[in-house]
Amino acid sequence: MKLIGSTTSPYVRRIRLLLGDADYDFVSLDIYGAGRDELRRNNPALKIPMLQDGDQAVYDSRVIARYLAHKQGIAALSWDQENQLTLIDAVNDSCVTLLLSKKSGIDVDSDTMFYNLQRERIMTSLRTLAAMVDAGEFNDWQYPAICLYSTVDWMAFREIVDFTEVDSLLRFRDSNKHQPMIAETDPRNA
Ligand SMILES: N[C@@H](CCC(=O)N[C@@H](CS)C(=O)NCC(=O)O)C(=O)O
Repeated sequence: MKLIGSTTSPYVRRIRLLLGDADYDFVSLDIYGAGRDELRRNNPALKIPMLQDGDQAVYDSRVIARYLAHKQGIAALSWDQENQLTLIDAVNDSCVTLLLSKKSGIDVDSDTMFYNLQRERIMTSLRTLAAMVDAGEFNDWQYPAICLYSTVDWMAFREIVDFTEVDSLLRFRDSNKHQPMIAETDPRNA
């Protein structure tokens, strides 16, 4: 198996954490620079992660996680866990949008409909996720908790969000720093 990604992407990190010490090749690309041609050759959606398992290509972290669970005979996620992933992905996608906009020189703090919608989505989803953390819904180190960890730690690393209102999320992150492969996949060491 070959996983194509980068050392900073939170979507890639979740798959690396899920794979743990499994035997696979990790190909880290600079997708906005020197690695773009290789990305073009591997995924027409031009996103990471993508997995190559023999002849089978798999795009999108959510589908890769399903593919790996199916391959390992692990039970599918419950509908409530799927909803948790949808909230985490909603936050993460909007944060990627903010980051790419900032890198493009756009003022994301401006009072404009598009950026107001992103900020609103980020905060409503984060508040719900923080309440779920408080209710113990992410106590088990399973795929949804792995995804939440990767997203929260990446947002803190990129300083995209003020966690004052949702500090349970940082406590959740801090209480899981000891989990397997967390140190090895830290985007700060990229
Ligand atoms: N739904 C996708 C999202 C992946 C994603 O957005 N990855 C980012 C890197 S963190 C990316 O490839 N962005 C490229 C772009 O937006 O042009 C997944 O879960 O794999």
